[in-house]
Amino acid sequence: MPDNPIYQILTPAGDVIGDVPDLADETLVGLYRWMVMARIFSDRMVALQRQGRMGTFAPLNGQEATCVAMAAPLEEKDWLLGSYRESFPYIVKGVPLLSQMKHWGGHLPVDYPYEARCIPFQIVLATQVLHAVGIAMAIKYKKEKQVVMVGCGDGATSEGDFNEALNFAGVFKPPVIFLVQNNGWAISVPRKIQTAVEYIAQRGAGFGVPSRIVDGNDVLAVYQAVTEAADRAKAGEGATLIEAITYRLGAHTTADDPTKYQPPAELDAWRQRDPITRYRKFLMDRTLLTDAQDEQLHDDVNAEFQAALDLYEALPPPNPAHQFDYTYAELPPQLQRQREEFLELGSWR
Ligand SMILES: Cc1ncc(C[n+]2csc(CCOP(=O)(O)OP(=O)(O)O)c2C)c(N)n1
Ligand SMILES: [Mg+2]
Repeated sequence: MPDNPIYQILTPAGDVIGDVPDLADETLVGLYRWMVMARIFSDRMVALQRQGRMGTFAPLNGQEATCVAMAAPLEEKDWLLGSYRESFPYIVKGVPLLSQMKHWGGHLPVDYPYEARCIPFQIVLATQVLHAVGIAMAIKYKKEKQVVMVGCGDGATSEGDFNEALNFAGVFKPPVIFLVQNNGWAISVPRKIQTAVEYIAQRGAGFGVPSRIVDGNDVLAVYQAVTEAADRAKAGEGATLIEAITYRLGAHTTADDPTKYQPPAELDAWRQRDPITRYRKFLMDRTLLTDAQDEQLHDDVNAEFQAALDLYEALPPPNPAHQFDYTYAELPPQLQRQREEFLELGSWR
């Protein structure tokens, strides 16, 4: 391993230390707009949950760079799979904000926008990693030029599914990118007791899957790493494992209290590496963004969120019986009892 194996284009202070990808000015500013939307989406969804207007939500504060750059380089025909922390990348890939609000709000996915090529996100850890390899195998059989991007967390890499998926991908070389958002924690379990290797990317070698480690708070580095992995996959060279090192600045979900386990000094140190501040400085240095334009951009994004929220709140509340009614053909007696008890509580909205 080299001294600093972590691929970076921008330092945490926002200075350029690597080759900036050759992207149009609008694309560079577009990445910033998505990151701002990610922060606003996360903050407002948490606030809505606290007000009883939204279901349980998993914030992504601190992970905006990876959440945007794992999806932004993908083409329309590519696929993106993930878990709850990849809810925002789905929006970048083309799933409407309203659709994600409905998912978190407990609505049935009857009108799920499959045309965006994102499978409804998984809660059972790492299951989506196997699904991704399956889709990539189908693409390979059909000799099509598409790639499957799959996101998961550091904790999910301890699941058998993650390891089985990597093994299969190493052997059969389907066009898939495994992107691990290493945010330091699996709820209250720190990364260092999740695996005995220093970097999760090191595990790729054991499966014959080329791997790299990127600064997950550097949107340009993640963008470039994903672009190169997608090019490799589409050229028939198989899978890549990318470990994006980032940090969860918020709670695991709205049902969690991270003050019980997250050391305040660690949190403070990562706050100094905020991915949005870093990229904003880069854009300002390049005269691609001014304070006034930034303010306007925030207003526009807030308005976009509000427009989707207005549509969401005009919907009839989700039917709490649905989660029981569409899982079993015949409900076992203990679930029948739970259903009755649950319906007595009424809808949470
Ligand atoms: C198979 C499985 N086991 C346990 C859980 C409970 N669980 C939900 S989230 C989580 C931690 C996941 O951590 P990580 O993979 O690092 O993702 P992060 O939440 O940090 O994005 C656990 C253990 C689950 N959802 N699925
Ligand atoms: Mg994690």
